[in-house]
Amino acid sequence: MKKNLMIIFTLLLMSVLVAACGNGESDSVEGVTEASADTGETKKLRISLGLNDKTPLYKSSEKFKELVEEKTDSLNVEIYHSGQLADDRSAIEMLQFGTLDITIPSTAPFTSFVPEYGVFDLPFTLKNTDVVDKVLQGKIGDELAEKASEQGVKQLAWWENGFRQLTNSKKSIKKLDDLNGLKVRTMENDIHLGAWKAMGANPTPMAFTELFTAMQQKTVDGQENPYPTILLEKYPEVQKYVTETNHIYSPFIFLISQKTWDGLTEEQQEIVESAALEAGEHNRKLSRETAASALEELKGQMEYSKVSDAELEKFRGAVKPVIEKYKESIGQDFVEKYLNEVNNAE
Ligand code: KDG
Repeated sequence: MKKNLMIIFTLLLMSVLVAACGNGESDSVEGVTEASADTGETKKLRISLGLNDKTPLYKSSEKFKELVEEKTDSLNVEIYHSGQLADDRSAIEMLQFGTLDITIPSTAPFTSFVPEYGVFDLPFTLKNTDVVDKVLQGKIGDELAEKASEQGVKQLAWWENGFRQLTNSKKSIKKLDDLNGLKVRTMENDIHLGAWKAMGANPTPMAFTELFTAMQQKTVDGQENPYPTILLEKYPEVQKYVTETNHIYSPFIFLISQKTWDGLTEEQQEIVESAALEAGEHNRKLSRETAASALEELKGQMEYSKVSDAELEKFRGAVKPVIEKYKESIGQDFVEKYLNEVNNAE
């Protein structure tokens, strides 16, 4: 109880501090309604990102800013990258408080808010981007966005983090046994933890903002992320081996605070939603182009290996019990519906 009070107090303090660092212009919820509607002042929308300003996530956030500000001068978008304002989970909580407007995290940290998003954490389920697009743009995507709004946030669009690959500083990974005892950082997500444990590794959950230092200080041996993140967050400086596994497809979700949304005029809501969707298209295209070019660059900077299909069968076999175990916490019916959508899309 005392610990929870401390956490709430800390978060409130953080939010007050973040709110205080505003530049005096009307910001956060109250500001919207009064300022832009009545006073014509420009309303600021702050976006918190975990990745740096070299990544497709940042570039497409700039596209979002451009699209919004070309359509109205009543909104001004500010982008904070590299977890400057908060890590993924804290950013989501700040959206719920209404002290931050927008964040675009992976789905994995969001499962502690809406467990159904955990379907994307079931390893080796989505095989390629064609299937991904059909599933995300289908009714599963809409149903998940609906569930998000029960948590005080609104999902406006699907963006792309991508297919995740393994890197490490210890050894080349070609077979399942090579994972034995490897200290792997995972996102803060029980299914990821369970999957890497089942594959023989020694996983540690950690916020993205702490990852680079953990690899530098060898607190962890390895991590898993899409190729653009591996290259553009400079992982070759602290990792020697990169292994193509495509074990998970991570969507990014464009989340806006329900409080911020409710404080926008209808015209502003229209502008923000269509910009999030259009910038989402921009992001998928840029992420896929960057994933291909990043892989070529990484082959020149790291020792690259690809797990054979035959060996991947053993990886799939190892995580099967984990998938069965977590069907319950995600929701059996929803998982079945999702897997059907995936099969139909293939
Ligand atoms: O802003 C997004 C990132 O913070 C995070 O989601 C990146 O995939 C990621 C990870 O491994 O944490």
